[in-house]
Amino acid sequence: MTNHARPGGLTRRRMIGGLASITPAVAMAGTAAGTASAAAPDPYPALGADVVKEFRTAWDSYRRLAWGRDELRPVSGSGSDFFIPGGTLGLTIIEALDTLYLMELDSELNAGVEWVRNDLRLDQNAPVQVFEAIIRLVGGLLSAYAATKDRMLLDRARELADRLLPAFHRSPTGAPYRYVNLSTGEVRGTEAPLAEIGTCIAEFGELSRITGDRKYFDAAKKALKAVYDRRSRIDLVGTTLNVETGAWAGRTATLDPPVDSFYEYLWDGWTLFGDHDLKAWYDKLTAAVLKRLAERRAGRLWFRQADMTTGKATGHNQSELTAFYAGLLAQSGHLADGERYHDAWTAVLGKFRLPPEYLDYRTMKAVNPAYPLRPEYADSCLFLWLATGKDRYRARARDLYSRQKRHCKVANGYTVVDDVTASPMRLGDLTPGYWYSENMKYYYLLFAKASRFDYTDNYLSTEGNVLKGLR
Ligand code: DMJ
Repeated sequence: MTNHARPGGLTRRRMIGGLASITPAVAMAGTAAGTASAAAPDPYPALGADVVKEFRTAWDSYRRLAWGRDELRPVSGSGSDFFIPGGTLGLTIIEALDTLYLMELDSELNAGVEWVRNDLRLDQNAPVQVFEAIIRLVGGLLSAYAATKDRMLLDRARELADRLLPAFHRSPTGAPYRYVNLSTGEVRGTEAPLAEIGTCIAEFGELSRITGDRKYFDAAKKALKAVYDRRSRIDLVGTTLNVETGAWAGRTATLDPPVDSFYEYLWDGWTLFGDHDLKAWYDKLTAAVLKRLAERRAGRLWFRQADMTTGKATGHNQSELTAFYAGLLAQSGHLADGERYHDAWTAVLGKFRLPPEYLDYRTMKAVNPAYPLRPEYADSCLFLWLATGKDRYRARARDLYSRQKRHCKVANGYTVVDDVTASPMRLGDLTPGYWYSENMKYYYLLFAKASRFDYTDNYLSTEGNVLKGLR
């Protein structure tokens, strides 16, 4: 959400309400709209400090046990690769940089920047997943550049984007291939999910803005258009597109992965860069989503799966990743639906100790019982708290934070859960990169007063990278 010169009433999903506008929100949280009595001490400053302490413990474990590797395996005390088997792109370091900056952990930030300067190798002769490389690495390098103004970080972001561009430029439709070889530019992966096609305009657009070279923004917009132009007569889009032929490979309309952030970046492209086409596309597709996919059950709002041509329901599952949509709805003029959708996910937490990865919302049973330390519910808490001033959203984040501490904490930090329904809960062995970039950043911004964050004018990407608003 952008809070300056807003195009609409509400700000964009990832832009945080301005300090001027959050002041009443924060004040309300302690009084009429709040839950604490006037005499009760404000728990949030201490919680903010606790978030930094927990982050620091996990970061220290990563430094000790997996420094330079993509991700930490905190249970076995080892590291693993995310993009390239046997090769690293320093994912956790790059994901953590702007969070380290916000938390004022400057010597750790410097160590990370020096790793990028001296050890990050982008010329590897191996394919990488284009979407993940853009949202995590290009976005992470750009937010680190915004934090430090170290030109080297911008140069690395641009170098990586240039190595990824063949995925867009070699595609007959403009929708990117899924994988590109960083060294040779060879592409593969013709059937691409919409999130992978459409989640690049924030990072690529920002790169164009900073460098003055339009080619990044143009490639990203062309990819979004490739999908929009193939919408059905009832304005639904499917799940997967063949990027060479332009034919739909998956015809299920859904907000769940692998589509989710496709919608988010249509809106973000409009609010970040003022592109009117993107707003018109977002509005048309969202109207169809609300008309065809929204389903009210027991007073709760959910979004079903449907055939993109007929609109006929084909499924009633929901992914935890779709919890982000509460914030997106709220910022794009659908606040009441956004709040209702967040209530639905809060009801899930009344039934499970942690939200399962997939749920059948008719039965409220877990379809996939994993909890990969997902950040989407906390993400929406942050946005909704700042947008509405209702303390309930900060309280909800506080609740999830304490559950995460109770169930996911291990000696070397935090790990994913394989089964939230098992007793005792069955743990996995991974701290995903996004935990450093998203979860802990959202909690920190919710609980602490981040002095290095501009609450009046900012932007956080789908990966939580602060591309605007660091000071
Ligand atoms: C993150 O990598 C991003 O938020 C992405 O858009 C989808 N969700 C994962 C974390 O769950």
